Amino acid sequence: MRQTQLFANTLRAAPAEAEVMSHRLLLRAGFIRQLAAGIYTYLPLGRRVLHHIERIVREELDGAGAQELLMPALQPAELWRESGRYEAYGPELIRLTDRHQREFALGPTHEEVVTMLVQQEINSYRRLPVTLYQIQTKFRDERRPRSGLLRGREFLMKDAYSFDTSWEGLDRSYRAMYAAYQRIFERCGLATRAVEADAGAVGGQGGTHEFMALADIGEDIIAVCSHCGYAANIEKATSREECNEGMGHHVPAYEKIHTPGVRTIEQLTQHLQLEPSHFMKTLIYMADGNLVAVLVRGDHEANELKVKNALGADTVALADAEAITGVTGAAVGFAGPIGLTIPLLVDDAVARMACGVAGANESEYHVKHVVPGRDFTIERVGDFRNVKEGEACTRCEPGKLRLVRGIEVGHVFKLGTKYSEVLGARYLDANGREQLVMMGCYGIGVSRMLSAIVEQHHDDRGIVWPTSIAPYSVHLIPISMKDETQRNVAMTIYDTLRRRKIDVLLDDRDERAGVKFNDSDLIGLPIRIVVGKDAIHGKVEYVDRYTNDKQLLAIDDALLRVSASN
Ligand code: 9G3
Repeated sequence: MRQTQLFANTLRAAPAEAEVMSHRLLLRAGFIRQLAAGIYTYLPLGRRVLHHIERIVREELDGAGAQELLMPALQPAELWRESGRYEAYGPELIRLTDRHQREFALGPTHEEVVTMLVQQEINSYRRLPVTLYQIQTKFRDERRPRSGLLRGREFLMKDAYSFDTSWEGLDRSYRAMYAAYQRIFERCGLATRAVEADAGAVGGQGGTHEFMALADIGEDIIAVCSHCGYAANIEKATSREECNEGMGHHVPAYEKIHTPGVRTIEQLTQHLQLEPSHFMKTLIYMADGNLVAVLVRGDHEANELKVKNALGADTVALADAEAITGVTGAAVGFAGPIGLTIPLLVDDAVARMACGVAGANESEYHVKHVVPGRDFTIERVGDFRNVKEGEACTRCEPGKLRLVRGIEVGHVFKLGTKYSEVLGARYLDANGREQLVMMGCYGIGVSRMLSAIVEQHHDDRGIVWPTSIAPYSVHLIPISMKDETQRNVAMTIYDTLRRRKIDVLLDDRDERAGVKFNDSDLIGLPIRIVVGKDAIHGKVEYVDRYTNDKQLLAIDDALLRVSASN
């Protein structure tokens, strides 16, 4: 490809709203352009990378025995009503009506569509198991699209669905997809970690894992054990709390203390000169319209998802100031467990405290010497908090938990019969009895991978594409196309590489060398061949973009090096 013809230019600077590096670099290097918030055009360079990622996904999915199909983005609302999800997803589900006023949704995922397809096509156990997949555009009206392709409103997903006749069968399909995911991410140069995750609204009766691309700008926090293989999304991660102070037997009766204007744990520690771990934080939540109090230790954070799962609630959120004052009789910041009339969820670590300081449910007052179980009843004890860095691993003896950030690039679920039940996907088993198909579903954010790879593969000069997915393998740069020798040598190399089916981008622009090198660093092709003044002696400069190692080589040796690295 000649760069004078390549559509889209590099930009000197990225727009201010582009914050994360991958967003800035993909814009500046000419890989994507924004059409609207969360909606992007993949320019030729970007489309070529997507093509390579898709190729690798197809090779691994086909290799795992899955079959590719392509389902519509336009999905009849009736399907979503039948599965009970039409209302559940609120404004994130993009709805529209056709010219006959019939209602449709733009597909955010395809459980309903694929289950109906299988329900119509398969009625015998002989036709199972089957795993179907597609690489297709999804629509989700994110409230706040951001970080370029990392959180878009129209994006490319590989979504796969497995159909089996038993839990064992589902387990086999799940493991096959899990292993295929590991190979896909490895081949694309993406360092990922599979973590135990929460099944969320998708539900399903089995396990679920997320594949996290390790990156500091990742929205997800994962806990990883330093010793064994335990890794879990913080939403779900547990730890082994060591300290256990036991019941406080000789603790004097609790007493109020005047704490004017002291509302936060930080202010309390200052005021009372006590460690945060001596306090009990009382958080008031609204869960499906009912008020609930959650007690966690002062040095811990409440975990909303664990509270939600414990209550089996659909929505859980911190109550507003008015509700808090209404139920505690005090201003915000003085809530406590004593005298509360709403259900109390007590975190394990609080239940084990000998005594502590809590809000007095009276403005400007706290209470000290509060003993859980003595001064307030403990109806529900459980794990309602986030694990912390350095806590002991629950799965092994010596391990400590580290917290790292990640970008979710894959998610695999064991659905069981959740969709086959509501949509009636049944088959006749060997005894002629009707059974529900056992389903799994498996997603990879293909366009999100593009950004995640750039997050993991860039330096201060630009992108550094892994060879397997680079838009071109070689950046061939004559210093001057006006110089006949350089032009002839460059065209000889160009023609040879193309004859050898090696993707090469020829920078034939009439630009200064500095501009060419800066653009080449930005675009980030793995190999650069510079044709300069040494061309007269039949030598060219071979540059490795990753190591920035430069070597003056005879033309044939340079060509050999290129072939060897592809
Ligand atoms: C919706 C909307 C957004 C959604 C969903 C439905 C996420 C929804 C979860 C999944 C589960 C798996 C198959 C591939 C792997 C992930 N966001 N999910 O179901 F209507 Cl608006 O998509 N689907």
